[in-house]
Amino acid sequence: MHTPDSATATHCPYCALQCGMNLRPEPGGASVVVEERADFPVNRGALCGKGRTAPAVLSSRVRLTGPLVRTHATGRLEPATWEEALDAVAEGLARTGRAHGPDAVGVFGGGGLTNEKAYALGKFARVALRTSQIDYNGRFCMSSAAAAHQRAFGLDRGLPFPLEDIPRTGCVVLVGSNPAETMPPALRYLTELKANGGTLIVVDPRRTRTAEQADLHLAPRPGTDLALALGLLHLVVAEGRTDEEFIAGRTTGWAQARAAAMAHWPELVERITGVPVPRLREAVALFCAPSSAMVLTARGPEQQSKGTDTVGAWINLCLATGRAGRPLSGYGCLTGQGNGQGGREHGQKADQLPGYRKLADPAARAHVAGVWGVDPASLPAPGRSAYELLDALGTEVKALLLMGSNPVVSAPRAAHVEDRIRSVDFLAVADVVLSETAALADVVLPVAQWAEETGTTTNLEGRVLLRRRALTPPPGVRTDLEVLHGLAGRLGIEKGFPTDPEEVFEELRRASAGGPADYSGISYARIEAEQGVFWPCPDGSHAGTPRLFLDRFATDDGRARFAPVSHRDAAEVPDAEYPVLLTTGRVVSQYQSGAQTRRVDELNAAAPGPFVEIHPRLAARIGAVEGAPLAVVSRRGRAVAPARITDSIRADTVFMPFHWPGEGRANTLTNPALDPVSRMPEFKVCAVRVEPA
Ligand SMILES: Nc1nc2c(c(=O)[nH]1)N[C@H]1C(S)=C(S)[C@@H](COP(=O)(O)OP(=O)(O)OC[C@H]3O[C@@H](n4cnc5c(=O)[nH]c(N)nc54)[C@H](O)[C@@H]3O)O[C@H]1N2
Ligand SMILES: Nc1nc2c(c(=O)[nH]1)N[C@H]1C(S)=C(S)[C@@H](COP(=O)(O)OP(=O)(O)OC[C@H]3O[C@@H](n4cnc5c(=O)[nH]c(N)nc54)[C@H](O)[C@@H]3O)O[C@H]1N2
Ligand code: SF4
Ligand SMILES: [Mo]
Repeated sequence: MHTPDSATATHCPYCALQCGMNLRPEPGGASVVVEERADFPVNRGALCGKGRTAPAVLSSRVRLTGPLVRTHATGRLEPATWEEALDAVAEGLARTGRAHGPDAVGVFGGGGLTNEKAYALGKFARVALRTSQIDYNGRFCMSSAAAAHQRAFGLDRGLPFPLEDIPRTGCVVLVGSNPAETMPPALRYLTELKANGGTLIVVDPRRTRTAEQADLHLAPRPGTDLALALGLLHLVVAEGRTDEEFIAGRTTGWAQARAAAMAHWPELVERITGVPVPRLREAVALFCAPSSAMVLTARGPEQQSKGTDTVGAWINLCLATGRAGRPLSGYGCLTGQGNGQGGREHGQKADQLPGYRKLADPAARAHVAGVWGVDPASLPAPGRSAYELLDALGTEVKALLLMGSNPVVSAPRAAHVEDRIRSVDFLAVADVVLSETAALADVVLPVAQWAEETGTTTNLEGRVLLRRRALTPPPGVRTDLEVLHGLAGRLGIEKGFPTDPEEVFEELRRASAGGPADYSGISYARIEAEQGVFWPCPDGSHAGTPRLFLDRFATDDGRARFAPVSHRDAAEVPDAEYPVLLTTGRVVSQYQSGAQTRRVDELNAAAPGPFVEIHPRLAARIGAVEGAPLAVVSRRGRAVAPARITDSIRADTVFMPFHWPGEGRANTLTNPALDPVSRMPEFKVCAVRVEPA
């Protein structure tokens, strides 16, 4: 197998930090080893265990190396040729479209796909399948923050400033974010913040390894961050700490937002959140004392049925204190997947066209249709959101093409979603391993992995990066772009789906030109020369935009908009039958549905399986024993996993990581109640009963 003999500079396949790494071919050339890449500024050589061991998935025994087609004779997935497999997928999708109309065919993408793939997948759905029914797993990730960003600032880029600004601000409030487990190399920015005299506040119902580093840890009841943020804003007003000049000069909507906050008395907020009033006062003092501060949210407050309003309330706090649109101050969301940012910009979202354009906007349709060489009227309308799409499988949506997600493990109310997936007439899955979802498919298409193909990702800072091919893929696999090319041709679209990533990127540049996420000035050559380029970058001589909003916000009038939000309960609150709160999240050594990391011995040794974190008081009350199986039961189902007794969690709450299928699958329990704006499901709070199994 051919490999270049020198190391290739590239980026990790996993999270949104997109750590830089060098890949050096192993003797024999069958795989690569990871080496430090100290010149890349985001991680300066540091990697977590997942990144360090990522090559293990390239050479894993369980990696898919040839297409599989389910045969009538045996009902099992059997090896097939690429021609047979692609014919079967094209026919399966086309047959459904012919029989039931184009919207009976669905497409489900992923935020781990490169920009080129995400762009090509969105185009494939709209141009080759003519379906409106496309969405992706990013809906489960940062969609609430994205919606709140749009509402407040007129633009959604997770972080409006580079990570390097964090150590230089005065105070950071981390809300529902656990970088010690989810982005370990980024912890350095918080350590440096403290070394520089800045303060750290962590808001998390668990005393996580991140919270242990904080000057102040607030541990609200899951699902009550909205009340908490309103309570802090109430105190800001009551203590005369608002920035009236900023409010008057750069915002709109303060009167209503202020009135809503004033209705949230500290004592009321203490009752709702469980955070004592003195802690609220301390938080306000720490946040307001320095001249600059930041609020950063992650999935904790966002994955709620009121995630958009919750993020809006935290943004209100920033705006009222003049901590936005100024150097070293602002609100940001720590995006999650490898291309969580770029994946949400280029058209795999139900309502969206490339360049973060709106599918419902006639001018956007005309521009993109022009680049695609199709009639704007032929572009479908916006479709269903991710959970709604999965929920419609087998009824309104009868065939599905899935690329880059494993919803049998990661979707809310997963037993129901699994049942819906099983009920479709036709399912095709492109993956690198036989994930729990791929195992249900009629056709499985084995695709190349990160180190075997070139493509761009946009990290959590909005920095567009280039992953470079370091290794030739095994002979039996194809790239996702080759898959889409092969399918489009079979559906009668001969042109417009090139297999060369750079050619796709060049088209993406044109499609994004003039849009909110304008990539038109970014090229592969520039990314390599400049350690990434921050969008928007409207032309080749533009330096890119590391810092947004310093002069004006991206709204029509240039002013940021306060959101007039009030607290409301989670969709499910504890009652006599289900008296305990369940929240869910991550551990450092597994990634997402575990499809990739559960194939790595070293990671499995560190995090072998699911568990239920439970406080000693609750454990004693129900008779839970450390390490013994606990049953967690919600209105959706029952999961069983060993008890992990710890006083680092609230006594009214249990926590489960969601990385495993089977009996310990956390998502058997979770509530698919959706945020009305972002359509984000409530992964972070539902009501359960806990008992020894
Ligand atoms: N090791 C590892 N790293 C990852 C990933 C992974 O799967 N594994 N996934 C990547 C992706 S896609 C993402 S989105 C990010 C996610 O990164 P994070 O958001 O940091 O991860 P989570 O563990 O989902 O949630 C963070 C914290 O929210 C807390 N929390 C739970 N409920 C609430 C609540 O109601 N309010 C508040 N304030 N906090 C709450 C949890 O206790 C948890 O500590 O991580 C990325 N990095
Ligand atoms: N309970 C609970 N559930 C959650 C969350 C939570 O906090 N709690 N978090 C949610 C969040 S934030 C997210 S992002 C989702 C993520 O959940 P998933 O969408 O399931 O994410 P992954 O496990 O990364 O799935 C990616 C799949 O694509 C495959 N893959 C990797 N690279 C490629 C590629 O280049 N091409 C193709 N075709 N396939 C590829 C992988 O092998 C894997 O099977 O989970 C959500 N689910
Ligand atoms: S922190 Fe994220 S990008 Fe960095 S090595 Fe770990 S998984 Fe990869
Ligand atoms: Mo995510």
